[in-house]
Parts: sequence; structure tokens; C-alpha cells
Amino acid sequence: MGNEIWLSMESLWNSLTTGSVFAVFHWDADGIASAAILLKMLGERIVGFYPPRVGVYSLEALPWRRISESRASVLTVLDYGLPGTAYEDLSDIVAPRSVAVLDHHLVEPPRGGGRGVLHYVNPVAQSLGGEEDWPATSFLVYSIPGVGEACDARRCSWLAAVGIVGDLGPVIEARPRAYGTAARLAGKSGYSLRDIAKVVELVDSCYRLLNEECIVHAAQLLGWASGPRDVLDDNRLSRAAEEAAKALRTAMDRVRYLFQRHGIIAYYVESDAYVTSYVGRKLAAMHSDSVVLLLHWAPGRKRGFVYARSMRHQLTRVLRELRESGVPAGGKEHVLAFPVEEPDKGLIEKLADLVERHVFGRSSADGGW
Ligand SMILES: [Mn+2]
Repeated sequence: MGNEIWLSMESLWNSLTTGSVFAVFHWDADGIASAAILLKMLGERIVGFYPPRVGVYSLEALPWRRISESRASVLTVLDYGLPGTAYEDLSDIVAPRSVAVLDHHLVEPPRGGGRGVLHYVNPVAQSLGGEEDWPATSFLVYSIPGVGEACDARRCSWLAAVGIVGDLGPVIEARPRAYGTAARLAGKSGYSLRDIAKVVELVDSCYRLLNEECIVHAAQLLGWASGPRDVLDDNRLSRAAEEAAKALRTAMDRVRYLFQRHGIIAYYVESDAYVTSYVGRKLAAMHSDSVVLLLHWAPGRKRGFVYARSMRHQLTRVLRELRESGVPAGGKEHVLAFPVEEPDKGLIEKLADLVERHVFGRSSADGGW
């Protein structure tokens, strides 16, 4: 089979509406909301539905057994942030099935090296807008011609708002355009951003508990819900949210300072929940001029995560170097994360070296990853 790359929303949507679809979606509120919109629009065309392994950004983290058992003709990947070349590899692996990617992470777009059929729509990677224009993948799905109108008719525009509120979190107030978009989308369905924020907190508790079945439950729940009320009344998510909130509080009390260099401050935390992004965001808000590094170790799971975030500085070049060195890191302009197998504080020192070189231009810190 020859290489085929399709870059338009229309051709991507055409592939989804004429095939049977397996949807792989990012484990956070945006990925879940994106999958829920697809479920609302495609119904029984969706023959399978699962997130990658939480905290890992690589093709290996995809739910391979489920994908091969599903016999879907199209594999769609939502909001997962892998570079374009990874999806070219994926289209080779799953051929003759096609791959349809919807994303808004700033990554390298595909270059035309694959042999399978790849539909790739990522306006940020394709330089068709910035992260403020495309604040969520759920909004991108909603923006596919015809989908927004159909979604409005089913009063489901609130799902697009869930992704925006989830991805921007507390900084949404500082992004007036994205804030306005989210408020307009929620309002179209008759809800406020407060309702949406509550939905985000509930669905994000699943990945914090590293519970993939809970994530699937959340996506199905949102996909069939007539509005936020149905989500807020769900017992399983309420229990998960209580448990996650407890884990987050405990983790914040356990954060330990590691070291500081000019413009960089590093911390360590232990928790068996995926508290990485929550704790990292809080620390980044406390040190808004710095780059915050966090090593999170989950002793009971014998795995951990390294995380970096900055309110002010761009981490894009650090993320690129990590990925070029084979690290399964994911992220956006101001954030990156990757899994680790040991609580090795040396990794944080090495990451600090990369940040010094790429963010602060200090060449004394030499050596790659
Ligand atoms: Mn997203």
C-alpha cells in the first residue's frame, strides 16, 4: 500500500462516518470529552474505546490487545500528543486499517514517511493557529464541519467546553479568548462554567487513581449524558473524586524540596495516585517565574513520573530533545511529563541541565539526555 496522508477535517470525518471505529483517547478531561462527542455523533460505529496507559506517551502504551480484537476499520487517536512520525509508524502497523488523528499539541507534523493511510488534523502542529485558537481537542472535534451543528441540535456543546476547562485549568481566567469560547459553548447547552468545572473535577479523578476502567466509564457516561447533571449524579465518579481529593491533599503535605538553580526549582513527592500534574501545577503557580521540576514516585506501583511546568517559560525545545532521545515524553508549550522506573533523583538533575541549556541558554550545562 502506498503512503497516503490526508490533512483535512472533511476527509478525516468522512473516514470515521463510513467505517467502524476504535477510539483511543487521552486519559484527561479533554480526551474523555473528545471521545464522548464522537460517541454522541457516531453511536454504534464506535466498536471499541480505551485510553493509553496513564502517564505514558508512546505507541507501546496503546491498548493493543483491545485494538486487534475489535476488528475496527479505522483507529482514531484523540488528544494524545505524539509527534506525526509516530502516527506514520502507527498507520504502517495497523494497515490496511486507517488511522485518524485529532490533536492540538504542539508537535512535529507527519512528513510523509508512512506506508498506511493516515488522516492527521492538528491545526497547532500544522501552524494553522496557536494553543489559544485551539485550546482543546474536544473543541477541534466540535469544529469539524457539520459536527458542531449536529452537536448543538443534541445540546452537547457543553462537552466541547469540558475539554477547554480541563486543559486550561486555573489559568483559563488569564486566557480571555479561550474563556469566552468555553463560556459560549457551555451557554449554548444552557450551563455555566461552574457546572463544567465540576464535571472536569469528577472525570479527572479517574486518571489520578490510575484507573483505566474508570476512564472508560467516564467517557461512556459523558457520551450518553444529556448534560452535566447526569455526570454530577454518578456514584462511581463521586467516589473516585473523593478518593482522588484525599490523595491530592495528602500528596501536597508530602512534597519535599530537592534543589534550586537559577530559574529552576525541583521537588519530590511520593503517592500511589497520579498526583503528578495536580501537584506540579500548584508548584508552578507558587513559583510563577521559574521552571518547576517534579519527581513523583508511586512506591506501591513501583513506577513514577517526571514532570516540568512553567507559567512563564516555553519547554518546547526540552520536550523535543527528550523525544529525540527516545524518552516517551508528552506535553505542550509550558508542560512536559514522562514515566520513570526508579525514583532516581539524578534524572531531575539531568532534566535541570536540559532546561538550563534550552530555556536559559546556559551552555556550561552540556551533554544531552
Ligand atoms: Mn487536550
